[in-house]
Amino acid sequence: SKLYNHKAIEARWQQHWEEKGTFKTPERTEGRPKKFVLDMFPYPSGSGLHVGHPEGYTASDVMARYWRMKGFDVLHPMGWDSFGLPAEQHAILTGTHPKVTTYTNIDTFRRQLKMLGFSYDWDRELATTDKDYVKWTQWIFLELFKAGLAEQSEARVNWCPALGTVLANEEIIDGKSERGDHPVVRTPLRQWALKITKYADQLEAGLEGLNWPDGTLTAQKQWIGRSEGASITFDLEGTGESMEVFTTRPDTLMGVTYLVLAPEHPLTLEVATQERRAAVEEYVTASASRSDLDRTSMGKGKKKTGTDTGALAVHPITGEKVPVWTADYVLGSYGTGAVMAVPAHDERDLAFARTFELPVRRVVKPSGGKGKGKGKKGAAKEEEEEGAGEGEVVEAFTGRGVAINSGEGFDGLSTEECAEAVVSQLESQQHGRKEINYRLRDWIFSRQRYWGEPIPIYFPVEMVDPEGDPRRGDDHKICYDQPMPVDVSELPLTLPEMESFEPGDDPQGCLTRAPDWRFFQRDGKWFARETNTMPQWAGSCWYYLRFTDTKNADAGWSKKADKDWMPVDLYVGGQEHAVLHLLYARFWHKVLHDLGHVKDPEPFQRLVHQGMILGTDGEKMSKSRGNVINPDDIVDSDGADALRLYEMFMGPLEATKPWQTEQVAGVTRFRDRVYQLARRGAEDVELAPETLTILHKTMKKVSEDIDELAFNTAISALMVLTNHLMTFEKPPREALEALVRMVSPFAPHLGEECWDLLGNNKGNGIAFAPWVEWKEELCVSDSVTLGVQVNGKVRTELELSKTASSDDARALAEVLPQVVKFTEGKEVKKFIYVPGRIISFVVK
Ligand code: ANZ
Repeated sequence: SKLYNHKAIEARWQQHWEEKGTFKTPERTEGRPKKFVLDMFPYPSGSGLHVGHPEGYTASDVMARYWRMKGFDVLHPMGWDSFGLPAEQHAILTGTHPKVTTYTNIDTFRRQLKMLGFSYDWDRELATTDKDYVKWTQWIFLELFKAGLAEQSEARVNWCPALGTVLANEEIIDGKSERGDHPVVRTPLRQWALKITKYADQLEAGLEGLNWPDGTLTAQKQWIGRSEGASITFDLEGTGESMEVFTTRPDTLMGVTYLVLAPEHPLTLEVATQERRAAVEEYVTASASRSDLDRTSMGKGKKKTGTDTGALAVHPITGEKVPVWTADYVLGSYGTGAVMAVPAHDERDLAFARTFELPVRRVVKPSGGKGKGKGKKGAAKEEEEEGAGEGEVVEAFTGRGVAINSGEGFDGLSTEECAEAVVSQLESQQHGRKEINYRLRDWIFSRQRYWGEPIPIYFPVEMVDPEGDPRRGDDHKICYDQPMPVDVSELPLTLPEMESFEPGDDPQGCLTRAPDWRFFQRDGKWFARETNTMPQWAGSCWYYLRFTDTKNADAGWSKKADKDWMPVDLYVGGQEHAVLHLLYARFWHKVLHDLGHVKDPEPFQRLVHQGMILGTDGEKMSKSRGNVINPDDIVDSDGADALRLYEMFMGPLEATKPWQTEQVAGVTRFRDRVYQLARRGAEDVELAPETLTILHKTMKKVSEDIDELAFNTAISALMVLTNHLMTFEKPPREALEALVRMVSPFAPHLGEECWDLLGNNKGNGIAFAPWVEWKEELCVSDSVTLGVQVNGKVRTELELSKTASSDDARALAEVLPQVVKFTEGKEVKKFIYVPGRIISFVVK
């Protein structure tokens, strides 16, 4: 009895688009504006799409279709981020080659995306595992290497011998691997690192001017962690040596009561006095196994640990002798790995001073005097008495204020003034300078894995026996200190075929077990390839550039393609990528920019995160919870357009929302009504005033909402217009065609079908029909906002026309989430509608 046969109609239009090449990317035309609309491409996992994926993809597809109709040249591509651990784990378990798993999964993903009617240019599909993609990923690595931005380092890593792999800090619980509970040791391992820290300032500054969510901008800033302060030098008594500290509060210099070196600081063991040496050595060894997180957390019951080195430093201004301690709350990897401790004004220092009975000297008081409520951060609990420098400090006052107990020239200065004054005095004595520090660390860029891009580097091999053959295991030494780039003509450097993919017990990775691949001879000399592979992040750092020029065999992309399509105008994807992926991609882009390969300093102009779609139970969808909704099922029962409409109608795009299958019926009804209207056929008449107003207001609202990606309210407005047109036996053509155009980005199969029914389907169909235009003067408001009651309680609001019919009001109100929530499973006994006044449901 279904009027609208979604299966037949959707299949028909999908085939039509494919045959006609409707969504092939156009050649850029002089004078026409462009939009590059990009999705964060998926990792093709074994479980296929779930309903969370199409949310972002539908949003970007609506925008791509909308902009095509508005006359933009549009690039809207899709591909696969296909290196990664799951395929490798699967290979380890089953012996199936990761390549096989990956490309099978890709076939599933492609089929599912095609079934949803997205307007991708499938000719531009790519996978990061494709040979001709890997080639250019490796080429970019070599560009980084040649620019001095890829270096080897001995990084201390968490090596798990049982798992044969390096673990991230997050993967370790109480010194054991989260997976399998195996012991983990901190050990130095040769690694590749990309020098992202050289770009810290540019990465921070570049955020200015991007149209990104505030939360993501903040997350990036925090990750980069720019910190302004000073570096101060303390001479070490009787050694001729000195130590440098980084501080954000040079104004507190007079409050320093001791100094701290990180245990791993090179000076720690060196400066320890004879008597303290054994204790210091013991402490340094003990702290070597603790993670940074563990060392710096302020959790309850966590006692600060440390020990006196016995050394004394000279205060650069007072000349006072200050003891030098070592303690692991100071990290070797941040700043200079040493601090000047000011317990009165720093919580960690205060906790430490309390533990070891070190003096506390107050040198800042809150400005604004006593009890003015300004003294947050503990000031209120302090004695207010000036001069009581050594008074009992209960809580560190970490705020800004006025200098006290700091001597002439400093007392009475504000924190900012005092900092300036201290730094300038230190500068004149050559004991300090202004300094900016970043929390950002260099990016460890190697994995001891199989399923990743081989790093295109090799090293000379010294044979003990000149006749020996390293492939047979004859004694040799690999000269890791002489890395050599693979010649570009030899790219891509592909992975060797292997039988087993386990990491194994060589920390240099499982590729060490492919000696025929690893070792090669040139001019009678032996060389060894790098056996580490790139991390999964690599491929997603530049895929958007490849999309501009996927078929290019001579370069990753051409200058023209970059000029034609970059930057990305709209990037849609999950918030989980707010920091790393976006930061890494921005970093590569900036390097490519500096090397003259791309014209823009930033790759992604506007960024939008879709919210998460939760299971019906309000929990995150996951296999283990058994609450995963499969889009195949929804498409089968209700159709792709219904799924698309529902996901865009559920609520604001950015919001987290629970899936509610029963609400799909609401949008299906809407879709069916639009179709019915088109079946009735259009009447060529002038619009009556009421219809004219509704139409122009809808065109304005829908256009403005789409510009803001406010799709749920755009669809509501389309529902109102639809209900209005349902009152006509034959709706007026102008209004009906406008409705169909506006519906089509959301429900493109429906759009094409109706456009066809209305006799318009010439040329490229509705996909390229011009977008609607409204006249401001015809949008005069006739709408009101009414409270919607359920059993006498106002639950939500609805904006609708003053002249809306009772049926319209009910249809619009009953699908509102707040109404559904309170009427669900109940019977509506009575519906009351007083135009312009009230909407009310009585349920039992
Ligand atoms: C003296 C001082 C006095 C500090 C005061 C703070 C308050 P951010 O903002 O994160 O950059 N610090 C410096 N290097 C450190 C390291 N390697 N490990 C642990 N702590 C370190 O913080 C900089 C502040 O953190 C520095 O300023 C230093 O303590 C500490 F009233 O110096 B401060």
